[in-house]
Amino acid sequence: MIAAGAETIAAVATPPGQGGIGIVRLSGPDAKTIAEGIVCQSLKPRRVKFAEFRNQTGETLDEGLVLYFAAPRSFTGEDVVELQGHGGPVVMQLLLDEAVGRGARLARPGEFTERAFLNGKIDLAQAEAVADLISSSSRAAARGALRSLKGDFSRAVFNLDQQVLHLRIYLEAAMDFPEEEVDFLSSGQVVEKAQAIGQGLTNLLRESTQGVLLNDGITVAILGAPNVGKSSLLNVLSGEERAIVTDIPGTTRDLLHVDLTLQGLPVRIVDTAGLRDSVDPVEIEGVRRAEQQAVEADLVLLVTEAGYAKTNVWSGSEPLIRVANKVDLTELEPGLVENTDGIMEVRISAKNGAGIEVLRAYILEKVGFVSEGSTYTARKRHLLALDEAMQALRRAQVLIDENLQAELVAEELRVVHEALGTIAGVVTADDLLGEIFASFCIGK
Ligand SMILES: Nc1nc2c(ncn2[C@@H]2O[C@H](COP(=O)(O)OP(=O)(O)OP(=O)(O)O)[C@@H](O)[C@H]2O)c(=O)[nH]1
Ligand SMILES: [Mg+2]
Repeated sequence: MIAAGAETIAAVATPPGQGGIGIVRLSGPDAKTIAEGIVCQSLKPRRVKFAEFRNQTGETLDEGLVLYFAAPRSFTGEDVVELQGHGGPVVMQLLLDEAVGRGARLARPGEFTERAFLNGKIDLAQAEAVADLISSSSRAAARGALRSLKGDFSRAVFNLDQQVLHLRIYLEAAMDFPEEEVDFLSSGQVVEKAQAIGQGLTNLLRESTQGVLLNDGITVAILGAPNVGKSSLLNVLSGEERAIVTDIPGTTRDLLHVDLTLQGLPVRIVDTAGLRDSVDPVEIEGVRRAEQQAVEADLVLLVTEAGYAKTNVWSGSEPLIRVANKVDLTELEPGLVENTDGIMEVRISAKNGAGIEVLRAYILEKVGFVSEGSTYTARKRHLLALDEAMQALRRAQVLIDENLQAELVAEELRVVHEALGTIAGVVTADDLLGEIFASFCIGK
């Protein structure tokens, strides 16, 4: 592991603004000396002390608690000191300036966590989980982030990693006895081991997909002809009268969004202008934005009026849910049904709420979200790595089936291994590290 550096870093670790308590955190070789200078007393590890915080001329800046964690038993693995003062922006800035004046340097975003990673306190997936926990927007997302932070995700990856390693070792042995190589491959052992790895990868991919959904949330665009009830649908889904609803076609022009959670999944619903040909430049722009939003969304709700012949206003691709609104004006039953064209549609009434629960559930189903069961926090990066591992494993399995050379199989398994290694950060490019930690807040 690379040493994290000899510099001592400092940052305000609490959010900006006013609060009961504000914390300046220091990490690095001089953290203790700098803090002892400020509090004018010596510090003992894991002891809390009450102290006055003073500047170099002896003027008191604030008073509060000081905590010292000696390396390596700290978050970063270095000497860490927390100065807990009063949570006002001016006081915090004074304290921070004082720390800098005594030799610390301002921390970059995520630098404390980066040091924890570089010092081997946590792996990369856990470091990412720190940021995910802080930014989680639902209980389920927070729960997933905490599981990853505690290392559950990393352990599952490591477990697979070990299985791949064993298989590689087994194959290396096979290569040492070339005359028996074919028997090795066809012995069933290799096939079984590869299958077990495949199963493990499938499980991990499934759970991680849930994690990415929970972390990133989804965007759902409501699309359709004018006056079909798109804005009414936004309102009923959000439980508030957010969008203007009138019986005049072309009411909505701008995009309007509402953020909500469905069974813990963060969902952004976007209402759009009704799609039609127009000569009004404002409406033309509204339609352009609507279509662009539909392309960017994770899911489109294509709204029509129940019982009317459907005009094809949008020919975009899946995932898409057909919603037939105003079912209250017809004899039709609300709910999920196969329409006369053999296509599934959800019949609802944005007016009286009929079918809305079914629609909510169907949205979750369409994006592949299962609310039960525990999941991890995960990022697209993890999915890509798992996917790469899966593809290499599939290639290896084909080679095994065809009884080809063990070398070729071993080479594919090496790819599986490396792909898994990127998740924990065992093999990681520096620029990726920079990217990951730059997305943190300062002081973490
Ligand atoms: N009976 C009935 N009327 C509805 C329903 N949903 C919407 N409406 C009415 O249909 C009209 C249009 O509703 P909006 O929600 O403004 O429709 P829109 O698709 O957003 O229209 P534009 O913004 O013009 O594209 C309003 O008069 C609504 O009250 C429904 O489920 N049943
Ligand atoms: Mg509207």
